[in-house]
Amino acid sequence: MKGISFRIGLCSLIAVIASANEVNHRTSYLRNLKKGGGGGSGGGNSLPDCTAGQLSKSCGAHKNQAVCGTCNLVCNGDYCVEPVVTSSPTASPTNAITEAPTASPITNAPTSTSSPTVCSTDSYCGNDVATTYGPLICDSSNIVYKRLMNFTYVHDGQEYEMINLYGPEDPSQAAALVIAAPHGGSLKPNFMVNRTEDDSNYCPNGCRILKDSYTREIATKIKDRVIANYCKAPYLIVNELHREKMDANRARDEATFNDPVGIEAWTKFHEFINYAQGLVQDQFGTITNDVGKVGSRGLFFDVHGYAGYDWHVDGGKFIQWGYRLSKDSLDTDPITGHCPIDEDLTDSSTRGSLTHARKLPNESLECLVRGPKSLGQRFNEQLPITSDSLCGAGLPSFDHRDPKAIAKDTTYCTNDSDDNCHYYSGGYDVEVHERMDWENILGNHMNAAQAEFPRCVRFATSTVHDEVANKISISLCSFMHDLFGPSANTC
Ligand SMILES: *[C@@H]1O[C@H](CO)[C@@H](O)[C@H](O)[C@H]1NC(C)=O
Ligand SMILES: *[C@@H]1O[C@H](CO)[C@@H](O)[C@H](O)[C@H]1NC(C)=O
Ligand SMILES: *[C@@H]1O[C@H](CO)[C@@H](O)[C@H](O)[C@H]1NC(C)=O
Ligand SMILES: CC(=O)N[C@H]1CO[C@H](CO)[C@@H](O)[C@@H]1O
Repeated sequence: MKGISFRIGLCSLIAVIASANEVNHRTSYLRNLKKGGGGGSGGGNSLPDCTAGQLSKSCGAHKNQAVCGTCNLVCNGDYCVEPVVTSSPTASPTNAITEAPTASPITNAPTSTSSPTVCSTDSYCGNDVATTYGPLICDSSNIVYKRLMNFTYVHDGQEYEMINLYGPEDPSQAAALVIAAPHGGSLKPNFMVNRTEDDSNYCPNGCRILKDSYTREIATKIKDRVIANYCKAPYLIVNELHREKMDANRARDEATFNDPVGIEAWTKFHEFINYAQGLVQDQFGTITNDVGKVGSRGLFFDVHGYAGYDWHVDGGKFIQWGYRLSKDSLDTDPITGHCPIDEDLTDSSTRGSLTHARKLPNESLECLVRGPKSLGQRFNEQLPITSDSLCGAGLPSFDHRDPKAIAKDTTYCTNDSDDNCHYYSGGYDVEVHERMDWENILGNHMNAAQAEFPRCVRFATSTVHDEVANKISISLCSFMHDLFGPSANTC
């Protein structure tokens, strides 16, 4: 393979350069392309030719920036030209996978002659190697896990436990992980205001008052599995109040309808998250990224659920991963889209979460969000979780990159309209707790992500909850292990 002249357009080589580690990703990507999952200006299979001399824009780049998009050519002024490659373009990646994935033998390398024009994620992130940091053989029996803080309100002599923070008694036994469950509570004290869906003061655009069933249980099981697998304990913050009483994932007025007890509970919820993040920062320290921002070595993870009836009669099947990137930000269309997502972001931009990680050496928002090393793809690599192979697939992920394109695909969305099939991009918690000064959204960064679990996970058996929690724990810990390095001991 090394004998092939790399002076010919790299487009025709896109498949040949795939290494063993990438084959899984590559094949699933091609599978998506065949399904027409990506859209693109050419439509269907009539992908624009990828030849030197084209305008960079028509070759897949947008805003005439210095990339030739998916063509794998390089930009020379406004034109795409073939790169001069002096050595093999892909150093074969070190196979750092500690837990062998199910090997898929390279039986026939795809021999596509046209390159994908959907998104350059493939050329941008395709060579990334996601290390799986598998469960350790360790003894967690010496970890004392307990309630560290609570907000318990007493009314007419009766105690109402509203907010709880759990964690290891000894902070040196912590994982660098703070998990929150804002919408799984069921407590409805009748002395608190009833939030409604259509209050003109607090929610002119509508409020949500349904609980995300089983998210409290799933968040607890994720915590349990991190402890069992890695013998390090995450912090867990639970809102025990039903969403009809307080919505912890909204700004204060909408969250509480200005109920005084609701305000106290809401404030405690966020203070407990912040307190746990401070404990993580004390334990794991900080790291300064390439643009001089200081961030805690750690991850904040917000657990949600969605019904997904707009996607499918039985409910959408995807785990929707949220980084505060809208479906427009995740659009991979060559003309209207953003791929790589980083492309339009200035150094000071705070669009999306993972604001710190994206500027660590050799990282990018594109690959952190939907490359092989993304949380969504790390979970995908552990599918299936049930007999339904789609249940739990990540959106976005390396396999399923573009919520808009997926929503237009009748395979996934019953109603062929991206306005109809809703993608949840992340809420208030992820926004404010990306910063250690959460009230002003200032200070040190901590990377944040949320996951919306589908009904096929939430309303499944306890055994499925255990399996999902186990695989999420591996995804989260492997993500941090790659991001911060093995010596950071984040899990
Ligand atoms: C809230 O709604 C319940 C019925 O769902 C009702 O019993 C209760 O009185 C209401 N509370 C307030 C403060 O309006
Ligand atoms: C970034 O990637 C380059 C090329 O693979 C490598 O030589 C370098 O060590 C990496 N830097 C870090 C900080 O990982
Ligand atoms: C499909 O979604 C569109 C946009 O939300 C809506 O106007 C239309 O009524 C839906 N059609 C069906 C059959 O549900
Ligand atoms: C039920 C429970 O654990 N309540 C505790 C909550 O925290 C206060 C102190 O803030 C304790 O006094 C309660 O016992």
